Amino acid sequence: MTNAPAQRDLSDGSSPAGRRDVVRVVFPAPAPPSAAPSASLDGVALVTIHRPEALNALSFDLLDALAAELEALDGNPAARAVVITGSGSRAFAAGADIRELAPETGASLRDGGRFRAWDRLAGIGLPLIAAVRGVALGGGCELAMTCDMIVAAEDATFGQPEIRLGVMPGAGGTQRLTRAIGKARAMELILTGRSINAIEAERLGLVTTVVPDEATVDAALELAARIAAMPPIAVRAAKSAVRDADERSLADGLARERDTFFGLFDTHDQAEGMAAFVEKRPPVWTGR
Ligand code: CO8
Repeated sequence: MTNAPAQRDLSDGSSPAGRRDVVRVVFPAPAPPSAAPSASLDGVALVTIHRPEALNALSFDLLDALAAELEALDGNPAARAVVITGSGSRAFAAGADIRELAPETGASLRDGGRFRAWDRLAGIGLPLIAAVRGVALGGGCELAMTCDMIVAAEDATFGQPEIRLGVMPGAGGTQRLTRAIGKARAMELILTGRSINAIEAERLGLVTTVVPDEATVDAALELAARIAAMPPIAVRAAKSAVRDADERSLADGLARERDTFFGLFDTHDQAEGMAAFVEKRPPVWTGR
């Protein structure tokens, strides 16, 4: 643990786009209350989506800001894992900003390039943990699923209600929900727009764990801290390989896994980790 977490906001109206502080980053993240006062978690960043007046609805500018902040963390060698959460207790994110989406046309969406933020989010190499309180609906559920793990509060609700707006999921929901819970269940949720609570989400395999409401962010930070204590090159390699299971054929995924595994044997952390085991001592990771 280190002291003095640094907080950086997108300042109110200072950017050309006139953004407010819709994405807040604290790095290193604050340690749980049980730790020493003003302690922080080495290598762990806490990113908060902050549009509470709209249940953290994901405007295009917010998504661009989120992608930019995550890319900055991804390029920071001191960052090892990121927790993403929503401001307040009512929502992780209630979806895309419906007011902003309503006047769009197929052509304006196709030509506008505003969905590129989703590709940037999917390209982040650091482990991402969604800490979900309240609703994660539509684009909010898709954002949680773009993360690598979901820590859900007992009060969390997940769903893809787009069908009720005359559309369908457009930021990965049809693919990621289906891979997470299977075709038959994903079909029912996507074609009816039904939401599920945290317990059902856990039973279906959508979330990593369910915790008491107030403990959600701390539980996600604690999980992130455990990952941050692991050798960083191997963590990124393993994340990438696990994602291949969703994104590639089995043969292709297995081949890439083997290549990546072999590559880790050229790292200092591999030599250190195995030497430490043999010498019966804790390893010291250097990220090389
Ligand atoms: N967009 C914009 N504003 C929203 C959204 C949203 N998705 N959700 C809530 N808000 C606003 C409300 O308009 C309201 O604002 P105001 O006070 O100014 O009227 C405020 O947040 C509070 O909301 P409610 O009064 O509705 O709160 P309730 O507790 O009564 O209801 C619900 C909570 C059930 C979550 C309700 O707000 C709701 O149904 N929200 C919409 C959920 C939804 O349909 N989400 C899917 C949106 S479409 C989508 O995500 C497509 C993704 C495609 C890709 C992403 C591209 C960017």
